[in-house]
Amino acid sequence: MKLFIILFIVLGINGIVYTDQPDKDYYDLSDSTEHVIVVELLLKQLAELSKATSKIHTKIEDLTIRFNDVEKKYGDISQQLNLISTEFANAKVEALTKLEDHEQRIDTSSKKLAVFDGSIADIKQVLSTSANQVLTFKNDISKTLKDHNGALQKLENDIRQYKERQENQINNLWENGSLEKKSNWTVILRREDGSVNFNRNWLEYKHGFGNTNSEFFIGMEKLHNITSNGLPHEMVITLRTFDGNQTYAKYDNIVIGSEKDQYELKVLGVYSGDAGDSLRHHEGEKFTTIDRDNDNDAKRNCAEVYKGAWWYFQCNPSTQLFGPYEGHKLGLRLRWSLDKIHELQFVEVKIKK
Ligand SMILES: [Ca+2]
Repeated sequence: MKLFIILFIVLGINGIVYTDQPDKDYYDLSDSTEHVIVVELLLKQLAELSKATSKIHTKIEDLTIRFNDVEKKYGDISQQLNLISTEFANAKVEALTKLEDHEQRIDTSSKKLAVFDGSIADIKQVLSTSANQVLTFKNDISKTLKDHNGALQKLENDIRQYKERQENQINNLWENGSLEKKSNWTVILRREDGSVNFNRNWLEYKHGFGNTNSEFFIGMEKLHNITSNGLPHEMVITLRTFDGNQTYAKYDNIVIGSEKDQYELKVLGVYSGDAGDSLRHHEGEKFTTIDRDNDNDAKRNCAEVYKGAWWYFQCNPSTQLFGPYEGHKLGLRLRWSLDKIHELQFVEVKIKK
């Protein structure tokens, strides 16, 4: 091909030479110089043509390489496209399968939900019925409780009135001196609910105070008169804690001195019982109130320290039955024996005349 192109060009050039010499039938040998020049020119053009041809050939080879490269890339891309198409087709199938599965599940769930809705409605109905029944029951209970409370209140009133009548009768018997014939025991002190203040002065402890229906103290003067006739007088102290533990202390004799003796706890007989002999610590001591200091503490009035009158030796009583009624509070309080009973809910002291 390359050779053909070169031959064609050479002939073409010769034709041009012939065209430039139209009147000559053949070459004039005498004019050889001109021919040489033409040949040299042709050779020169041929060399340039060969060079250009070589460049073209190089470019063609380069283009061929690039074309092959592009063709290879195209092949790779085609292969990738095929892979992607395959994967896409597979994914589509898988997605469709899942979609069908989901649709089936949704359908199943919808059916279950419908059943569940029905159950909820049933439960609501049952709850509503139960709530009504509970309300009715509550109303019935409330009415019954109200009735019972009324009955209980009436019963408590009856008991209180009966108790008051009994107390009045005992008081009357005590006042007219016939009590001894009816009962040998006389209550001289009761603590049970804190309704009466026991932090009182000398005069009040002398004559007594409080309410015989609940809390009271009979008074030191009466106590002195009862216990100072030369005969033994038993004394029983009943104690009960807030948790219901009941104990007692019994002394086979007690003597309270006169006011002149500062109502001294003169004699305390033999102890028996299960509450402990805690009063023994105070035997022989004079009585101290907030306004009369007969204790042995030189600096303080123990009745002020312990907020209640008592037969104090010093300000360290082992028992204190005239102290503040403060329930379960710690500190100053109604007490018997620091070691055994701390928080007294109920105290009753009686003596046998
Ligand atoms: Ca003192």
